[in-house]
Amino acid sequence: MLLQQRKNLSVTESACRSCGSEALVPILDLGRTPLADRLIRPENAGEEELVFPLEVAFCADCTLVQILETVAPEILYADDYPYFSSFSPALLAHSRANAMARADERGLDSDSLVIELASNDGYLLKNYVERGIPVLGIDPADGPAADAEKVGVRTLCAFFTEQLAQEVAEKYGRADVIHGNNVLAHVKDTNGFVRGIGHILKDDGVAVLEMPHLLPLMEHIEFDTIYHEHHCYFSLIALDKLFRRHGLFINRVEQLALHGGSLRIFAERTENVDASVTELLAHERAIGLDSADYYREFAARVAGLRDKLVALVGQLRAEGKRVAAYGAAAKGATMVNYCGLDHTQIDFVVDRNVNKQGLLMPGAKIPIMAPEALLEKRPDYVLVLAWNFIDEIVAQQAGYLATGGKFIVPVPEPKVL
Ligand code: DWN
Repeated sequence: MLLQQRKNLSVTESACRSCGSEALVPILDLGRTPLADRLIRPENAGEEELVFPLEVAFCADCTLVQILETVAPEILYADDYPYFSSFSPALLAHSRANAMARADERGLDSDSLVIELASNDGYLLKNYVERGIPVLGIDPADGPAADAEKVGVRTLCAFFTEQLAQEVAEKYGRADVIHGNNVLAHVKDTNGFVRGIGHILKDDGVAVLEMPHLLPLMEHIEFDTIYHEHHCYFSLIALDKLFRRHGLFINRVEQLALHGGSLRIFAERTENVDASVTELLAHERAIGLDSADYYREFAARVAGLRDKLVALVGQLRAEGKRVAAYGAAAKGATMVNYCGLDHTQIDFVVDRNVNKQGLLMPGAKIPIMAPEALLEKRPDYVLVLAWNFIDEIVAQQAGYLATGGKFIVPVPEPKVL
């Protein structure tokens, strides 16, 4: 039955998600893995988990890097989808600055409309609400959507599709500003999503989208950011081709440190490309992001990182040291499962997200506890799976570090801080 279920719950793509080409060059195979955000209730720990292939390919025609398996969104974003943006003060500050800058740049007021795709718990749109600027959030996860309504963010609990875009434009009007942070990589219909943005964007509007950037992923071996929720891994080259295909022009780009290195692109209906775009495109081409040769060594580099981390944890445990982890992040699931580090080597993982506490990480079945457990249980080492928030976590856990505890950061190579 489970095998049959599995067959109906995912599709292996043979054509590029952006351009439709079948010139897909495999570059990394992370094996059959559980869904990174599908946490396990302890009472279900003995049950077989759904696992799906996690293989990455490069499109030789449009250069998009992408995974080949598409898991049904209803499975990826089940009712108990645990990701809430507001558990990171750094992300909240980053998002507030983004909203305020757009409101000021565009002179937004009570006659404006700001729409966010994947608006989660209202973490970003609430900043516009405070300034009396009308907003509309769109998010398929009912938990975060319910939290958004509590902070005054009107939210449609639905997947954003081209069809929904047309309905939104008719019912709510078109937007002056569209936000979409860490969502473009998540959608099944990449082209339909971008066309949908076109349907809800005013003629003089701007779509401001953030997504992890392929370049730092490759340079810092951030392979753990690869999981089934993320169908695509974007270079600006691939993004530019995707948006131009649908009459939208990336006129400006900002490079952000967030999530291990992200892009913030500004897409508009009229072409007016500035130096930030032409320079980054030239840089990506100079490095070779648009050539299959650039990716040939990546799998070996990932395996090398894994071998070093496994050896380090093994050596510490052989010395009688206790090892825990910080951040039951989706990326953390890829990291521990690809490295084969399960609850027999990692005693527990702490996470501030109360919706995750008391559950087990997928695959590795590492128990998730509140951060206070670090001072209560005093592990000798803590593997920081949410390494993208390392500064915030180090500051927050000064007490634990003061006891002599040590952090291990896994990328770009395993290092004890
Ligand atoms: O695309 C996505 C990225 C942007 O965010 C989503 N698919 C889901 C999510 O991926 P992730 O879970 O790898 O992202 P985070 O936000 O890096 O996960 C951080 C984890 O660490 C969260 O579970 C929250 C937790 N955390 C914590 O316990 N203490 C985070 C901070 C900042 C902290 O201080």
